[in-house]
Amino acid sequence: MSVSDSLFARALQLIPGGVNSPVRAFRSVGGAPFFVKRAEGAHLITADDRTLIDFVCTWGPAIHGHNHPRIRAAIATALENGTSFGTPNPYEVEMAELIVRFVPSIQKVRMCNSGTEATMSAIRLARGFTKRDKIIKFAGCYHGHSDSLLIKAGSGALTHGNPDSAGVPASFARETIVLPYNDRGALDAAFAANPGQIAGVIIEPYCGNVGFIMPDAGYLEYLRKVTSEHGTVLIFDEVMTGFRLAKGGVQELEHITPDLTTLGKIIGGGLPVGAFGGRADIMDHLAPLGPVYQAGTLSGNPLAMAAGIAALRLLDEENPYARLDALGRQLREAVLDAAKAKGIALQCPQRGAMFSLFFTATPVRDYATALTGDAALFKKFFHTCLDHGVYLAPSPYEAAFLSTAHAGADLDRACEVMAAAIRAL
Ligand code: KE4
Repeated sequence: MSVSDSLFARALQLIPGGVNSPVRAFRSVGGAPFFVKRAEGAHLITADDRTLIDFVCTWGPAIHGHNHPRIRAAIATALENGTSFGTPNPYEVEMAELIVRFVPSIQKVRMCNSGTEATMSAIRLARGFTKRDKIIKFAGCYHGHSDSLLIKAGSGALTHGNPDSAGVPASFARETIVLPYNDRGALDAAFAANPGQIAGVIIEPYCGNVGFIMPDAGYLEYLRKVTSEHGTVLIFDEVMTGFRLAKGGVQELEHITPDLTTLGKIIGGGLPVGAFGGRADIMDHLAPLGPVYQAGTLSGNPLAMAAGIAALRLLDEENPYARLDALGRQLREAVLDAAKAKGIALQCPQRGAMFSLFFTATPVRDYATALTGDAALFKKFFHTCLDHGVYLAPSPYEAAFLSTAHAGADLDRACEVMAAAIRAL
């Protein structure tokens, strides 16, 4: 029995499904998850000493690769002074100043401990600010696991066939309107049917939890126009895309100014962090200034802030986005060329350091078309890649991530392995 298998057997006794987050469980691709004991650069080193080229990047945070010396040193320095103070600390101020500088739509920001907390708090803030109850989300978008947002959710919820989680009261679900992504007519109809009742619209401006899907030209502008007309708070969930596709995220690429933005992943440098911020007139409704309560024992934790500050400073110094896009294009071309030669239908949407593969001839532009992807082909592709040392997310409904550490031999090797895996289908 491998070390991973024996660890998994023990984990299954004590942890539901043997994992602390469902998407890690390999349930949609089959087989058992491997355990990782170390990560370095573009590599994961498993408990059985296999070295894998990693395209999950701990689900987004590791844009500089794993275990970056600058991030490790920043944590070590902070650690000299203790792990948590429960009081304001200097790192929080520096983090806030970096976020506000990177993302101009954010005038004020509140730190929390996960993307889920960030989106849950942003929804509550939009409701408190507008004194309305209903929110709009989009099928396939995943915003973490708070009750109002686990409706037609993506990521692990979609992967495991429960996009509408049990345990969410019908009374909660009724306040969440779910629309198709990229559908202006559905948006107009929802606002017409709920005049003056919609507190907020939350969207992944580029979807990363139903595979990677980008908006039709003009869609985000239309969303901004309609939400402004109705006094509805527009929330860009950039937990995944923030600082990954540009220093200012998708809102920089698309020149859209949302009212609120949620963040996470990269700003923690691999430690638990979330954040939400935006217009000061909205943010000032938060306690202790205003009536919307939100809190967290470890919010602004000094170790997490130090790690995130180091990660953001590296982005400032290296500005790696053009390089990351070139790596993404190299990989996209390799898989599309292989699929064409094999005569297999494949979509490979890619922008910067994010991409995904849909085995379908149907252009993927929303939840419904994402589901036309051949999951059986993806499963075979996933395992062939893994057998040859390349690790993709164990689900067809996730985005893949590149880091600056992938450049060179690792990316060349990954292109060869993925192309060969397609030829073997
Ligand atoms: P967390 O609570 O997992 O930190 O963040 C929730 C979240 C919110 N918004 C977006 C756009 C997200 O992608 C996420 C979390 N992403 C998933 C990966 N698709 C996390 C992986 C997992 O659930 O284990």
